[in-house]
Amino acid sequence: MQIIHPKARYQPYTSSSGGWGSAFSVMNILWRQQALGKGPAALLKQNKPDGFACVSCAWAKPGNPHALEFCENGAKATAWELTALRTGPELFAKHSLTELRTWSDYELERHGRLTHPMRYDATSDRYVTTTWEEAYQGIGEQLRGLEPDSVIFYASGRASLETSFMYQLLARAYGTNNLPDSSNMCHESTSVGLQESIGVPVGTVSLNDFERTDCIFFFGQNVGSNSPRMLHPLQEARKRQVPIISFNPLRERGLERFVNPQSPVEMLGPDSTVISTQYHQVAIGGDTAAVMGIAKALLAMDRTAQAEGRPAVIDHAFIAEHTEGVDAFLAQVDQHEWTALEQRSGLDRAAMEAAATVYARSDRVMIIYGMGLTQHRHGVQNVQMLVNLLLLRGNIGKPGAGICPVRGHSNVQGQRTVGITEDPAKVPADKIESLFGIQVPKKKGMATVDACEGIVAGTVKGFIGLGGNFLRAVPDTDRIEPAWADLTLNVQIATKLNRTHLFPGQHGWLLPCLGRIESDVQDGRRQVYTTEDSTGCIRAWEGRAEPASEHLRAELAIIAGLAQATLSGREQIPWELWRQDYARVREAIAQTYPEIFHDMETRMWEPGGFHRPLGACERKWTTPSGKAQFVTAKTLDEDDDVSKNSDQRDVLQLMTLRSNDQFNTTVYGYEDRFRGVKGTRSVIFMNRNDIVRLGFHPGDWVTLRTAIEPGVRREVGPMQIIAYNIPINCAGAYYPECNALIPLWHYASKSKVPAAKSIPVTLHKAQARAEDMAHALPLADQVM
Ligand SMILES: Nc1nc2c(c(=O)[nH]1)N[C@H]1C(S)=C(S)[C@@H](COP(=O)(O)OP(=O)(O)OC[C@H]3O[C@@H](n4cnc5c(=O)[nH]c(N)nc54)[C@H](O)[C@@H]3O)O[C@H]1N2
Ligand SMILES: Nc1nc2c(c(=O)[nH]1)N[C@H]1C(S)=C(S)[C@@H](COP(=O)(O)OP(=O)(O)OC[C@H]3O[C@@H](n4cnc5c(=O)[nH]c(N)nc54)[C@H](O)[C@@H]3O)O[C@H]1N2
Ligand SMILES: [Mo]
Repeated sequence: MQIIHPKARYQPYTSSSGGWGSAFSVMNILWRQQALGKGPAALLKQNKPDGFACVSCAWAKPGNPHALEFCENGAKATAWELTALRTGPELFAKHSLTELRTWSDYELERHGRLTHPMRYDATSDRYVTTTWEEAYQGIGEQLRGLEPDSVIFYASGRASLETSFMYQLLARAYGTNNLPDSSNMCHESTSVGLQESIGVPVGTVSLNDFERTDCIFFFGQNVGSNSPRMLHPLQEARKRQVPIISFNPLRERGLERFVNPQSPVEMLGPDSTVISTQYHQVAIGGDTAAVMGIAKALLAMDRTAQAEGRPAVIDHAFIAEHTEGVDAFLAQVDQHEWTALEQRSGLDRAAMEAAATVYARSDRVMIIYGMGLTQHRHGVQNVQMLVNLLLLRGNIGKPGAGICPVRGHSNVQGQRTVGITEDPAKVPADKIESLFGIQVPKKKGMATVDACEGIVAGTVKGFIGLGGNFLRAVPDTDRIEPAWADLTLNVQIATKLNRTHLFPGQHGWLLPCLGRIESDVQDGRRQVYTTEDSTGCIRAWEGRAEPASEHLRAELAIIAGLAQATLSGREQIPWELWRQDYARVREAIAQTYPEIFHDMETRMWEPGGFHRPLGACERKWTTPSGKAQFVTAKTLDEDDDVSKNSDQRDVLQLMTLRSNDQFNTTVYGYEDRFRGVKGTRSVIFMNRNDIVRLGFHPGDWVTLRTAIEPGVRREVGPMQIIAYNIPINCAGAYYPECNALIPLWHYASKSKVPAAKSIPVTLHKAQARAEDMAHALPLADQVM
């Protein structure tokens, strides 16, 4: 298939985030996706009480929404789902899977919505049409022939609370806890770290806190691309003179300046809002050292204040009443010299002191963070360092303060709440057993990395994907893809074609489902569904758009169909009744988790949703000690693997990035507007000094090679070098193209989140192929 890319170009972006660039970008995708028919009407319903939850990120949706409560990237996600383009049986009749495997991620998804249930036919190497009944029966039979613990039930993070609850019941009734989900590659470092530190696995900040806060810290989260609706409360906070202090190796545009694209005055005027009042370009993996530096400065201020008889800087009363472990942490802070902290963080002492000064004079501080912290070898420690910093001044459990992880997929937090987890200790097994007549398996199941290991080892035989693009999202893709082809069974429930669907194994099934924007009618009655956002708010939604094809089924109906065809019927789960009326599933959820979901059917309509109870918000610490825990850092080194490396000078620390024109593995287009790159994704961002030091020039083509585990060659490229504003020894390139570089074992200790933000790599001169030259950056863009 011939896709015309825009001409490749690199030109630093100097405008604000939002603004006209954002408005044009929305129009452009509505046009390209031929979604101008349904798109604009749908956008009016996005994130509204009588509308649907944006299918993009998990950021909170306000109870009193703006007239247009969506952002550039949410609008793109809507256009992508409501596209008039279709991937029907004709495409599969025309192309074998071998041919489709030569298509890019962009080409595959851009082709349009899946329309028919399909079965893989090995003889012709094609997907052929099937019926839903044939699919359910075939899959049921194949599942019954497999050992339950050899089957994976993956969830990507979009499915509603109702569907997710049923999905985990299906897996457990079938006999396994193998329930990995995308958060295993994402915020699992949060779930583990916060649980240990403050007794809850999720953030404590809600939207109201933005109105009360007097200082915001941002660590490793790219708000302008990945949760742009948050720019509105941030802009409001800035209007109240609230300082915002950002830590990020890159000067991300959304963290710098913003023009509200929904405000005519701002759009026509010259002004934009400065978002960050301090910007610290921390080295990749330098956050633990940076936080330690801020704590060191605070401690010094506290000692001086006390010596001079002024009020203390550290909240000693809070610490005494509510926490444990402060002495060990402060001893560690004392013990690290400034030179070490400067070297590891890549920041000057003065920068850390400046951050500490503002922190010390603020009464209600919140810390927002994302993948820049969690996707590291010490991702859990990074999260816990942020909690330490908050605890030093009692900034958890009071209005305007708290910890705010920004989750990714729109219901990824909720999936966990209703039982999608590999760990049976995290679900109310007794309740599930007595309510539903099943045995919750005792054995811990596989999370994402374990599942990948099982696939490589050949012990995983079957895979069910409730959304997602597992084969592209996971690390070590060049090793996992070939092993995947040996699966006995691959079932994918999806809206769009992606690479994971092109390796069907022995029995492959592609089951097309309704998107969330589409109207879901069961037996004549329109159904509503619920989600939980990043701030723990649970609320109801309803899709209205006409489905992309009459053959689509709702995700929930597909799970019910699979369950009935697979299980013996001995379980006491009325799958068919649940399918007919989702309110019955909500009733079952409320019976299973009454503390969270009691009276769900009415509360889910409250403006902004209802908040799940979180002990930490009321300073009730559900940790083993009953206190909030200070944690000491095991190491300041981001990556022990690099320090073990013999020839470190050539090694760069690579972070894999999202462009402004993608949602995870879904590439909407080739324009990373905020970073100034157009027409190509085959680039590596480097510091000018490193380029010279390593003997390259901007515009050179290079291959990236993983610099750890010498026995295994992991390589990606060729890519073109862009001289960029990034700290020395650091580099950036795009996800998922770079996933082959991440060794499967290179994950965060405790959470097993792949360390996608810290891959030690070396660069090697490469020859561009003809297809690379088609989207080469002109060298003139890169004057040294
Ligand atoms: N439009 C759009 N929206 C999305 C997504 C998308 O792909 N596109 N994905 C969704 C999902 S699933 C998720 S999880 C979120 C992801 O959203 P984010 O959490 O913002 O994730 P990333 O874009 O991967 O990287 C975040 C930032 O971390 C910085 N960073 C990298 N390494 C470090 C470090 O060591 N320290 C610090 N301080 N910063 C670092 C990078 O420069 C980057 O700005 O967004 C969700 N929303
Ligand atoms: N190197 C590197 N790797 C990473 C990351 C990184 O930053 N760097 N980030 C990680 C993170 S944070 C995450 S969350 C994972 C993402 O991993 P996944 O969640 O597995 O991947 P997505 O790209 O979000 O999945 C896209 C597919 O979902 C399907 N889909 C879309 N909407 C629906 C729907 O409504 N229903 C169903 N059933 N299917 C639907 C479409 O078929 C689409 O092709 O990737 C991780 N991998
Ligand atoms: Mo994510």
